[in-house]
Amino acid sequence: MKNSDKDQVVAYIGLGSNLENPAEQINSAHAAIAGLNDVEELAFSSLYHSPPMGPQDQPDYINAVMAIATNLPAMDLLRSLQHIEHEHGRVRKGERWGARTLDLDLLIYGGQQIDLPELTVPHVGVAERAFVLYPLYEIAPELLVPGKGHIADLIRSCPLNGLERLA
Ligand code: A4P
Ligand code: MG
Repeated sequence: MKNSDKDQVVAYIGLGSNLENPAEQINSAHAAIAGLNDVEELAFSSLYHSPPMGPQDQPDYINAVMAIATNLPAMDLLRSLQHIEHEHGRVRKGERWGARTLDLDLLIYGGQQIDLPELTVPHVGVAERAFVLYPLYEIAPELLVPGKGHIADLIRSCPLNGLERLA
């Protein structure tokens, strides 16, 4: 049975990859997220090219952001995203901010602020990272980031840091 639309939440997911054909990883993850039960795609940003944040001895990243409407509770959505990461060959090596085939971050989940051991929403860094903010602004220029402010204001104080939108 399908849950009613009134339970739907608009959520934003950040996609990143810098290994094994990153653009293909992002496109494939996009399709996998759109295909999840109880998830409806609302928008998908352009792909963006960005130099690595964190250790510099790793390839550049491809990033994008996706908007969905979903009936899934936030933790269930996180688990589904982790399953997709796993299917895309994501291996956690313990190095913070190290290279990865696919990283899916739950950036925003409705107007909620969540602080659980496994889930922080809005995602840490959402308000400072160019590779998150600019694609987010592209698909949701009016967005209010819970606890952080209006996206247009966040963008104004966030330099591009080498971010480039791909054609
Ligand atoms: N977790 C908590 N909150 C969330 C959330 N909102 N969404 C927990 C997703 N996961 C969340 O994540 C570690 C734990 O975070 C998970 O077990 C989950 O329960 P992880 O994916 O295993 O580790 P990570 O991604 O290496 O760590 P972290 O700190 O999440 O890194 P980020 O913030 O994801 O950054 N440079 C560029 N240019 N582009 C990038 O996309 N990404 C990173 C990773 C580094 N440098 C980058 C990029
Ligand atoms: Mg992550």
